[in-house]
Amino acid sequence: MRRRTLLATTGAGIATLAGCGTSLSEEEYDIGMTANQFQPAELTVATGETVVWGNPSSRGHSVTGYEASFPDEADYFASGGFDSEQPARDGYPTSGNIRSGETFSHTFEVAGEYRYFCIPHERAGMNGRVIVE
Ligand SMILES: [Cu+2]
Repeated sequence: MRRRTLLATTGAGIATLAGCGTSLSEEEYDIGMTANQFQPAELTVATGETVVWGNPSSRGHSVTGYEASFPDEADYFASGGFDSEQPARDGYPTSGNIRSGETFSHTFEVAGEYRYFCIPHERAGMNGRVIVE
């Protein structure tokens, strides 16, 4: 997506926007996090592209993959840098919390469909999917 070049220098993970007292600009992410939704909830990208999630809301969120939904060869992803889903669930919110004004990114190298959710708002239906073509 549009942030690929910049993010190539910072790598995957959570980036804090220094000195930012206001919410993120929509220009700074591909998928936004509202109070209890990912917007858009579905995004299609090409193999090798980096997707940036941004949290302009006042609440903390996570971006946590539903591991079983991933293509077999794909790397797992979750905010906090976990290797699998259960440790990500267990580690939240000490690790993996995306605070207001922060972003998370992941580069998709394997084609297929990836479902993910937000740990604190999973029951509220905060989930989404990325389709990699
Ligand atoms: Cu959430």
